[in-house]
Amino acid sequence: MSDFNPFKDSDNSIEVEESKPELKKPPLYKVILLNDDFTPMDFVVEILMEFFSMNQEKATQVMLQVHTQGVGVCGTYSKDVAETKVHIVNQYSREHHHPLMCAMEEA
Ligand code: TYC
Repeated sequence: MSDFNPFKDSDNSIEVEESKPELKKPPLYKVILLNDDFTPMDFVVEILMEFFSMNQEKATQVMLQVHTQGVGVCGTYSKDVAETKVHIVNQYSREHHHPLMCAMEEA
């Protein structure tokens, strides 16, 4: 029987090749609010407090950012959590007959 072993080097030492890590970090998503001319400011503040756990001061700041700049970030989440937040905010807004738009984009 031959001594040839494909896993051993010519000097008979074992060569170990480290494999590259295959796992990439999953992408994060920003949940954003878009401005419109009809949704009351108080309703937007309520949304930010209720669904994004902001205090009144932070929620007012973000609402005014959206009002003046057109868009603002509510938070950054995994894909599943971001999708769920977008869905519940849009559903809640429609139930209250406001056109408020919530969306997500890769962070
Ligand atoms: N622009 C709205 C108003 O003047 C207020 C508003 C703020 C609406 C933020 C949507 O995401 C929004 N009543």
